[in-house]
Amino acid sequence: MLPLREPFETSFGVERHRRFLLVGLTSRAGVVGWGECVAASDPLYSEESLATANWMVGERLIPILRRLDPVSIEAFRSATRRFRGHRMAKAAVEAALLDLVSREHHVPLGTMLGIPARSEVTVGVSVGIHPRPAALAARVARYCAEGYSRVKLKVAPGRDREGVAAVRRQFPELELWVDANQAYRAAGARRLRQWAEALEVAQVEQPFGDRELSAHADLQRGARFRVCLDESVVDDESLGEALRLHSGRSLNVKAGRVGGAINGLALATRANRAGWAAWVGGMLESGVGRAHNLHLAALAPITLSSDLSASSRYYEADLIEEPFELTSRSTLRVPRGPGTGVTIDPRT
Ligand code: OSB
Ligand code: MG
Repeated sequence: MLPLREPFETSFGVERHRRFLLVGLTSRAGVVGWGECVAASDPLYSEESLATANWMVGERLIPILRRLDPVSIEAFRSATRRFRGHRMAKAAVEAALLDLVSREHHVPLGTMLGIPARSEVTVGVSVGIHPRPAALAARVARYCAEGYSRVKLKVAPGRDREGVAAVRRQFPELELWVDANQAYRAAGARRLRQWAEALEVAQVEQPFGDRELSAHADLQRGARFRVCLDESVVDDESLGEALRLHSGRSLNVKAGRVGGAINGLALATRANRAGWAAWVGGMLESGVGRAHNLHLAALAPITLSSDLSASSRYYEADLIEEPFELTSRSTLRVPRGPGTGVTIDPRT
């Protein structure tokens, strides 16, 4: 468990620290791969929790993996496909396998997924709800001074327009996104559209409930901003339905939400073909999970800045040795590998 440098408030509540579930796999030859499970202590973002993921990994996924001969990522995926849900648990084991196999082949993890399109990834910072607009603007000012060129503000009904306006007043040119984590009702759509357009918000993420695809489509119709889906898209079917209904123009890709990076890449590719943007979201991961996210974000279907901030944004002491540092171009460099290219700090 690590304390966050600052509490992170979303429409779900306040997070002050985060417990991590890491999956470590060792090959017969002694090569080690690591994955991180993004499930949180409480099932608020999705149905999964640390406890359910820990059970799924330990009691189902690892035993299945042990029985595979030969072990491969494809064999693991097909042997576990019949299990419903538990996507964060599956994603964590797949991530550890991806790390292990790419280390065995002495290649960066990204090349196991596809052809990395870039050696650095454009990033932005996700900022929690602040009760006072002036405090939010001051927080954003410090991130801008650190070099972030895109800022995503968490919002909820009644805790939205004033804060966003305070930031916009101070930064007329800043690329501003908002994320509501499902907090709005369709009845509040007019007000939301009004302030988001007036304040030139470029993207509105998951304003409505995860199954409210038509409400998202109604908001997107004629809007100047992109509607982005996060919680709504968990698999091929939900993405297909969102594309058919035109529920947005942007997809937040989180490996944990969709059962792994391989699924995430396929969904991003499909979204791209339908004219949607795609980008990699975050779940306040430790450096292990963020290294995985960086490799995913370097692939071609990822077209917008990702929620991947410098190590200094998250925890005082991370679980990995290498800090991620923001460049002057609001980018993070993709580790060169092998595997994720990062090392677990032996003190953890
Ligand atoms: O909705 O994107 C989200 C963190 C926890 C749960 C959900 C979300 C988030 C973030 C954090 O926005 C982004 C990051 O890790 O930098
Ligand atoms: Mg989100």
